[in-house]
Amino acid sequence: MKYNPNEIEARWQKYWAENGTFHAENNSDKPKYYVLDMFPYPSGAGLHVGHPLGYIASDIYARFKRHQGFNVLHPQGYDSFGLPAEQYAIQTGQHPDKTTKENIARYREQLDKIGFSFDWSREVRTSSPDYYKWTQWIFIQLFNSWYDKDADQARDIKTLVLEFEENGNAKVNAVSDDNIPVFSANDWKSYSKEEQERILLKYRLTFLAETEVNWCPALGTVLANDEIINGVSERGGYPVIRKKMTQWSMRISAYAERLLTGLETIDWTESLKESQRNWIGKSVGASVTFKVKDSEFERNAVDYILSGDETNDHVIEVFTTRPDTIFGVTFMTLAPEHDLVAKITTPEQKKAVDAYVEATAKRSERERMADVKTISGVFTGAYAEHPFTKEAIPVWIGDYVLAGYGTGAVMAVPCGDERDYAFAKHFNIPIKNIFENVDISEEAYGSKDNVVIDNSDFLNGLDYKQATKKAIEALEELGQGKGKTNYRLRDAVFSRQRYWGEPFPVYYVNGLPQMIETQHLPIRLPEVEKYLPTEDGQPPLGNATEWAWDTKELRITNCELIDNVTIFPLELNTMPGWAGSSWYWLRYMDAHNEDEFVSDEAQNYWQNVDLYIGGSEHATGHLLYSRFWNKFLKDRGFVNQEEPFKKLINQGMILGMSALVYRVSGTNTYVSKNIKNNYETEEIHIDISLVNASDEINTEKLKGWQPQFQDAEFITENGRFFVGREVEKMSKSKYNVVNPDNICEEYGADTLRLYEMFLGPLEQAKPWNTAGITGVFGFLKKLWKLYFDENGLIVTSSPASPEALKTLHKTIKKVQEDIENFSFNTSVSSFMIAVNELTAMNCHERSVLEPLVVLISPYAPHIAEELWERLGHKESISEVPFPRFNPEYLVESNKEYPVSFNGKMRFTINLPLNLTVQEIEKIVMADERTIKQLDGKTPNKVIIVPGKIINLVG
Ligand code: ANZ
Repeated sequence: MKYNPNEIEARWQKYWAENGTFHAENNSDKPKYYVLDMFPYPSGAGLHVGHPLGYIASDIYARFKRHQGFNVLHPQGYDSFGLPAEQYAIQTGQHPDKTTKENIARYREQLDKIGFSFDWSREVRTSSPDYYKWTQWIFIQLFNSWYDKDADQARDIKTLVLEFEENGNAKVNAVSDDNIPVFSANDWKSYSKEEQERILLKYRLTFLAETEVNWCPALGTVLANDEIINGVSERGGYPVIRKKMTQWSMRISAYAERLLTGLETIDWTESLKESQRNWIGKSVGASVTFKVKDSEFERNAVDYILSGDETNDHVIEVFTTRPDTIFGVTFMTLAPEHDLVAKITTPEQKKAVDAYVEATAKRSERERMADVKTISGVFTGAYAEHPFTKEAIPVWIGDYVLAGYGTGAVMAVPCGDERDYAFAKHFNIPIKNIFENVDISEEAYGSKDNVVIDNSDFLNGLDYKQATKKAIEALEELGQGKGKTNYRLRDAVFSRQRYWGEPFPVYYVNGLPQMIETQHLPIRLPEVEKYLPTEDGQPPLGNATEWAWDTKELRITNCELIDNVTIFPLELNTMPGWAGSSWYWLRYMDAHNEDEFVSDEAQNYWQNVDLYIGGSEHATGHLLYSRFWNKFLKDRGFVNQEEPFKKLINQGMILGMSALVYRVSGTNTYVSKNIKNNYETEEIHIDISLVNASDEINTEKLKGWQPQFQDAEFITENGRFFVGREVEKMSKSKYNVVNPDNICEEYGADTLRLYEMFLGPLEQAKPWNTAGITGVFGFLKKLWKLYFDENGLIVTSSPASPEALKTLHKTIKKVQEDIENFSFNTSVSSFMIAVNELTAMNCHERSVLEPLVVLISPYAPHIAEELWERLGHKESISEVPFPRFNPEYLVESNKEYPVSFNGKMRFTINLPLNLTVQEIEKIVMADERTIKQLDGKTPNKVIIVPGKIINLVG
């Protein structure tokens, strides 16, 4: 009987689907285990062999856990809102819902072919109204919450209103917008409802704010920092500029400290934790205020007068990590976007300042951060006053200061900070050295932490720590500073000017946002004629005709009916890509619950994700947002775990082996690889399917592949034409994509699964090289042959040999350890060794071959099910207990004794280890070889050390 993977695999995939083999129970006496994959965005290109890598690894683990007696939840779904579907819709006019569904169908078909043990009954799609109903619901909960720093948790906004009614806001310790005036209970009560709402908005965990955003004109939308790479959009590579817009924002900054400390409680790699720590960027220091000096600008600054701003006591607040260096301050730098810039700039400097501000707006924040070489800035003409010396300090603007970090202003200390130093040098600003023994010449610049020494300075002679403490105390006394901890983590912009995303459950009354009551959710995405922004620059939802909220009828109605009395406009933005993925693991626990996003019962049972596998590109985006929402939901009592993902593994990327041909520059002639250096050439990617195992192509086939090659000429190497190979990211545009379907068809999914694991350690990047796949396929055929010959099953019930049992048990031990350590590649080698050994031993005994099937089943589940059934079992193999390792089988039962005569080894004899000295002696003396050696003599002494030596002395 031959091994026929296609037949076997189709049969078992059908069996699993029909029998719901992998449906997880929410009510189970078994212990739970939750294995999660990062769900895919269903793109039009389908899956390539890189995508399933992580899914195969998690599937092996999930199956292993089932064999170990766990009730395993291993769900899958789709992150199906997103930009590509929308752009496709813009190009082709097809509704993104339609193309998304088509893509999902294709993904599902591909995934099914690989034999994953997913519980598809729990599938979620972020773009489905049953799902986004709950994304909207969570948004409303965030809107209805504030962060109480004293309790260190989010609380119902009603508790804040109560506090305002009783005591005003003086005692409230909240994470909120800055600059909220202090008000009493009476003040609060005297405010109009609108004023009250405006104040509350400054405290809510999701709030509307005018923010500096990354605006991408080509995409017509705002992008998050992690959607921008090197100053251009991640998708499409379009330029990004900074712009002020009113946007929904998420107060993730409230959770900065908990996001940091929580890392200590979870089992993630150090490098991943480090990326999160850097992103959160905690800095301990002080905030210091500098008064802006009275000068001409007050009378002259046009913008300042026009603004109607009557006060002239402007202050510049800075955040510094080095308050100890305050006596080294020789200038201040504001971010060009800083609010004060317009107010303090003198008329003489206005032109230069305006031009600089405009130029900066064109540079993205990332670009500004990355560029440490270009020094640029402009003097505002204004001066600030040093808090201690009262000296006048010139105020500059410079783009090395970022508007969104700290206060957007720095006290510049050229002797302590490299950027300040470079700036001072460039603009010839004085540099004051306050450190003892520190050389601040250009060449030697760099040493900073030293004892402070300056004649006028009460910090003289103190070390860094003491000086910091003392400086803060002195500033506090003056009322011009206090200790402060700053986080780089910003509140996250949550509005997108896109069509294909979750609509906000929000309408506007007099410009103030109102939540639609949760019982009316979902607020469904309206139909639009065009997916582009409207002519007057509104987001695509501005094209919808049915997009107003009727507060009487409590339903969506026609925009023409908007009267701002009972019918109001709805929000035109949609939520960002990360909304739906920030809580999906919770929905899988209870995917069909129509009354709650997840029931307490399901939550109590499943708790959180035990193992999460996915790509490292989500290190700071998705994984921070998810942790934030989870913590928030915990604070509000909706879930019971502080951290969503206990253990996390990033799979490495599978790289493609691109094929390159070399075109002689300026011609349509191509030259074979090994002689290309004789010409000036450029590289062109061609489809890897045109290339054979020796990196050779048939030029006629290439001519037929794309029109540009039709009339091409080829310079060959003796009639042969070779291409270059390069390891690169797999992508359609590089024609280096390998489709898993083809491999499943040719060799079967079990081979694909084993092969993907065999490629190398899970977490490493590795090139796909189809060459080794036949070896893995050969291994499965060999495995099959242990069970069958041409006539059928050859498995016997005779007792197995100790050697066969030894092979089995060493493999059990190794594979179990490997799975527990996520070292799947080494397991595959162990299987190969085991099958080779058993084949050599001619082993066909059930007591070895049956456990072997279970052992292999997580990796190659189809062949395992088939063999299991053919061995006479009626139930699926998936829950059969994992074989137990028995160390006794590894203990040697026999010993190959060296037999010596007068110290010289003459021969060896194989004897059981459990014999007594007398028994050994008897056997040795009776052995023909001994008789021959003794040649009739009797030895004086027979020395026997059991398990070691036999020596006859004579
Ligand atoms: C004076 C000083 C002296 C500073 C010195 C450093 C060294 P981290 O660790 O990243 O938090 N800074 C503050 N706000 C900034 C902004 N918006 N853009 C650019 N730089 C800013 O760094 C905080 C330090 O970075 C602050 O401490 C400030 O410079 C600068 F010897 O103040 B320091």
